[in-house]
Amino acid sequence: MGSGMLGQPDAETGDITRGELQLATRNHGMPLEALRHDITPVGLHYLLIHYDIPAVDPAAWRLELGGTVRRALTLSLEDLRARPAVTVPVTMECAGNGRAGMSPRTLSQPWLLEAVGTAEWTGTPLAALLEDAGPADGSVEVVFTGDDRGIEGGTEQLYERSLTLEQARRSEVLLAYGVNGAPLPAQHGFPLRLLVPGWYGMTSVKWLRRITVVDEPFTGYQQTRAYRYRQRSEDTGEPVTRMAPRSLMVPPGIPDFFSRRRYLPAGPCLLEGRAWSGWGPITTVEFSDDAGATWQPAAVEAARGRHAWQRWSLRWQPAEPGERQLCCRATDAAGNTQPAEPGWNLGGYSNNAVHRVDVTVRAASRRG
Ligand SMILES: Nc1nc2c(c(=O)[nH]1)N[C@H]1C(S)=C(S)[C@@H](COP(=O)(O)O)O[C@H]1N2
Ligand SMILES: [Mo]
Repeated sequence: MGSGMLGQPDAETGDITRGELQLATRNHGMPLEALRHDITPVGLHYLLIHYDIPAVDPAAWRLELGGTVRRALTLSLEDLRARPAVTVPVTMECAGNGRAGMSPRTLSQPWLLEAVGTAEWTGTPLAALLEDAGPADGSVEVVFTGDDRGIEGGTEQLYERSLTLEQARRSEVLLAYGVNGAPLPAQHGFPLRLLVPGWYGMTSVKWLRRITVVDEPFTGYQQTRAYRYRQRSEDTGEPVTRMAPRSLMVPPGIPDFFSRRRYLPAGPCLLEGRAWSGWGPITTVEFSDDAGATWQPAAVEAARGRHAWQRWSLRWQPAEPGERQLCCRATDAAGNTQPAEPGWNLGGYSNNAVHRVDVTVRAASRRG
């Protein structure tokens, strides 16, 4: 895993490597049947941790807000909890979701499609806190530093990412200390994390310890090497930012234990799933039962919040027993849609190709 995201799996076999397996067992996805929930139970929300979960003593912990500001601030968890609080449902997805569907596969967390979840996050708006500190003239970005340390791309680092000052001041950006009505659990960033609705998950820095206003663009590893759309390692690439539109379906019927192929009886079937985009609301979700040859519209519900996924559903009746490939495809208000086939980039980011589920429709239901 030493070379981080730039390696490739064994060219001949495509076998999963030990490093990928280790990441896959540490970082779990959301089982797709959990798409039934509006709000993902915390234990089913996906998890992505680059290094180790840091040990944080909440009594000793302080958030430092400094850099090019008129008044540096030091805040305890109590100070943050005493500030105005908001609770919002937010869909978060890892930029690497779908990575394992790219060919050749990039060596990193080998997500299939489960790196998503929607939680109700509680916290205090960042904008007001930045206002209290008062960014000095010439300030351009805000750097968010986590408490977790590791080595990536040969560089030892704390996990750090930045936002432009303008982006950091947006009203939906929160410093979150709660999720689904409880304090953040260790794995989701206790005691405090950044939450940037609409953006891929890497932006929402966990285990926040420092916020630094800077007058030069931040050039840390997670900003300028990782999370760029690059075709070759020499490329600078465009930064990965907001979530591309995606729809997923609850896999219908029952799975085969090992192949995960789905089996369902002939007859009426209610299909459902969720769809989201960081570029605006979802306007249409389409469904296909013939591998994408023909499409029909599904019913799409309103979201519970501006940054939460939307439920879609469709009554489907397979005409006769046989093999089918079910697909769903979402389009957002900005006109972005899901491609039929995965694209490719070096980091394995943002593969939002249509969701395909192979099913076998059987003549009658059976018991085993
Ligand atoms: N400090 C820190 N913040 C982090 C990460 C990390 O490894 N360290 N992972 C990021 C990535 S890549 C994602 S997708 C999200 C995942 O958040 P979750 O584990 O709460 O779902 O956290 C982001 N914030
Ligand atoms: Mo991620």
